[in-house]
Amino acid sequence: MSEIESVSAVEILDSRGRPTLLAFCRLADGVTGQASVPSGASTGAAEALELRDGDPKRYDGLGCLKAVDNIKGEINDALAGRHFESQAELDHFLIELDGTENKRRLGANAILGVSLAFCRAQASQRSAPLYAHLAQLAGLGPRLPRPMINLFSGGAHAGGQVAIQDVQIVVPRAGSIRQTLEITSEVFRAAFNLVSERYGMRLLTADEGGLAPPFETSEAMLSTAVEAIKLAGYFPGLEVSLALDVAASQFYSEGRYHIDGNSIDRNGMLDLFYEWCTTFPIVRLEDGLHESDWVGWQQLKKVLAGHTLTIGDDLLCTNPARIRRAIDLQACASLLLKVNQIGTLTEALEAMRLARKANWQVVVSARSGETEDDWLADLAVGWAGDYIKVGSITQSERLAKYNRLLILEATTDLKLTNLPTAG
Ligand code: 2PG
Ligand code: MG
Repeated sequence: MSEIESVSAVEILDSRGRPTLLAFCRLADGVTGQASVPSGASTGAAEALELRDGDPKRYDGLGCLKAVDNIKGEINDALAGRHFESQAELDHFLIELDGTENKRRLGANAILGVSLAFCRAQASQRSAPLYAHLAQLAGLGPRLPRPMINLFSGGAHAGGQVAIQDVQIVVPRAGSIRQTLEITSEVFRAAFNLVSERYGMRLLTADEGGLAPPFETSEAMLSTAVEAIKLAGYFPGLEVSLALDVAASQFYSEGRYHIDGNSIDRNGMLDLFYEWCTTFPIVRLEDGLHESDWVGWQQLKKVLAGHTLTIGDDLLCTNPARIRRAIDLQACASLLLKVNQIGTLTEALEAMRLARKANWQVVVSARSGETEDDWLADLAVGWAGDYIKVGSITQSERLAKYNRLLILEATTDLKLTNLPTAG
């Protein structure tokens, strides 16, 4: 049982230089918790609403002062002096206080900030590390997730120079987070040297710290990733594999996908993915088709069976109702879990439980706009995520999470998850 004394918030900046918020929660016994809220660029249409000020005089309308004021005003007034038995009780109270389906009144950013800050405060109250508290909330044994690490970026994360949003690497047989990051660093350096030579320029990095050279085609992006793996001395597919976030809704309009100078339909995309997944060592494919093409997703899962597991991000939006639908339709094989897509820890936990019950894998994911806060690493550990997707191994907002995993690995008995990698 925790009595809340007060909640508060501050507008801060994320890794893209855009505003977000940091929320504080103070319990009556003096214990405090704080957490900052991430923000996406390629957002799904069914995501809970991130409240922005819309005042063109500040940050192009992206300010978060309204959300901050909602925490300091209405939410604080409603919570101060109230006792909450559990995280679920607090989150349901916040959902009811907001009273809309997508949290548009108070803002999902305001609600999530309070949900997370309360969670941290309760962990401190119990003198438990955050991951252990989250594991207890979920009723799970904690374990280290396998990182899925961004190498090349395109799409909304890199100015659209290629359509595909992320080419990531997975080190399927690494025995530890430390070894995963060592191998990743070698592949990243090999890739950097390759593209520096080939494109003759100092490379600018994308939102999540990945390399973003002007590849001529998506296939060039994939084959360069394989070259980099080889150049670093590893065997593609056996020692280092690839995972893609296609983010297909971003280059879709009126039934067609605009990719590499072509305009192709759903069947064309299915053929393309089959070819890629049988040519390149792609073990995971996220958001291959438009977020509302449920029939296409059913086909995609079948087409890639035996090669590659599909992951639903924009399709599912960490939304229990959409996940139920995808399970019924057999339209997907894994959940990309992003807590800010739904807006409370409790709803995200429900999403994860549904996915697990259907024998899906779970990828706990950061957003393109992140901060130095590392709660996501604890969430992935505490909720026993199969994978964690945080971006590249550059930029401190990404490294905060990887470094937290390294610290947990070195200071606890937690072990890296072992998974079948084939589809
Ligand atoms: C995604 C995420 C993270 P964004 O699409 O999976 O890479 O991007 O936060 O921009 O939605
Ligand atoms: Mg995605």
